[in-house]
Amino acid sequence: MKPRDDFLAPDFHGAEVEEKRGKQRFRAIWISDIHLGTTGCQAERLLEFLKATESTTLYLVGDIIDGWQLKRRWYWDQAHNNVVQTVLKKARKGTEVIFVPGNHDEAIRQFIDLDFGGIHIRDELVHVTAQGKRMLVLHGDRFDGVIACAKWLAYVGDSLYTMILKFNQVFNAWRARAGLPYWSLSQYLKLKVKNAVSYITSFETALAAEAKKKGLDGVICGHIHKPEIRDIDGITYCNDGDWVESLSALVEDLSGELRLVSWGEIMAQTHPHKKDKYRAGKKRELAPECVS
Ligand SMILES: [Mn+2]
Repeated sequence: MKPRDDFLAPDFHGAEVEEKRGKQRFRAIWISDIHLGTTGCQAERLLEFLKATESTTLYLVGDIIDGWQLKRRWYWDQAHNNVVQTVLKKARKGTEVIFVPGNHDEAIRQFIDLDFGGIHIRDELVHVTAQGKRMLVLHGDRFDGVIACAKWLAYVGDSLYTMILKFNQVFNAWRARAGLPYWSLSQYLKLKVKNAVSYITSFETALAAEAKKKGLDGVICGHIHKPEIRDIDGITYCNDGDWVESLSALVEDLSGELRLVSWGEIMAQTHPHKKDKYRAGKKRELAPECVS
């Protein structure tokens, strides 16, 4: 018999122990678009997911805390506290936690390259999988402006492209100061459903092109609340989804394979006796202000 502490040591990952704790272990996990601070955030389910999983690295890919909502109608309950505390606890116990801010938590962008409570705040960065694939990790909001101008951008140069990226940032910083919500093209288009499909395609294509431009193998992002893994022009495009609608995450397993998982799937696997409870994760209506 091993003393109890051995089972709890962060570097002790025996198969038997994993089973006992009912946790799934990954090399890396990406979650984004949690929107803590809004009623749309499904904090309780995220908490269950965080408790049911373990990883060497946990990436928080933006829109974790919704600062835009803070300016209007703020919602915060115990489950929201517990999410924050669970992430901090993971960092304390040895998980490498990397927070890449998005547009809804852009106030945190001023702390890029700093560390708080074991959480590393970083701008875009490159993750290398166990199979040696180099993946660009970023939230993706920077591309809203580019997509708005996608058609005629094809005819102009790289400097204008950079300028539009910058404009989107400045424009939204101005809106924030004026107390206006983030102007997101995806939000706008979700209201005009007909164009939503082409928006999503443009977003995915723009992100894959960015990874290609940087000479990388793929990209991992969030922002549009649409979980996806697919090949675009030889680039692996991954979107980890969100915790408002899809309750999804991107994971890299121990062999270096990337795949999408859902809250329901992880819970059913780690709690087989409660399978029925988790099979159909009830979906809540999306509050319009929560969109990407
Ligand atoms: Mn976003």
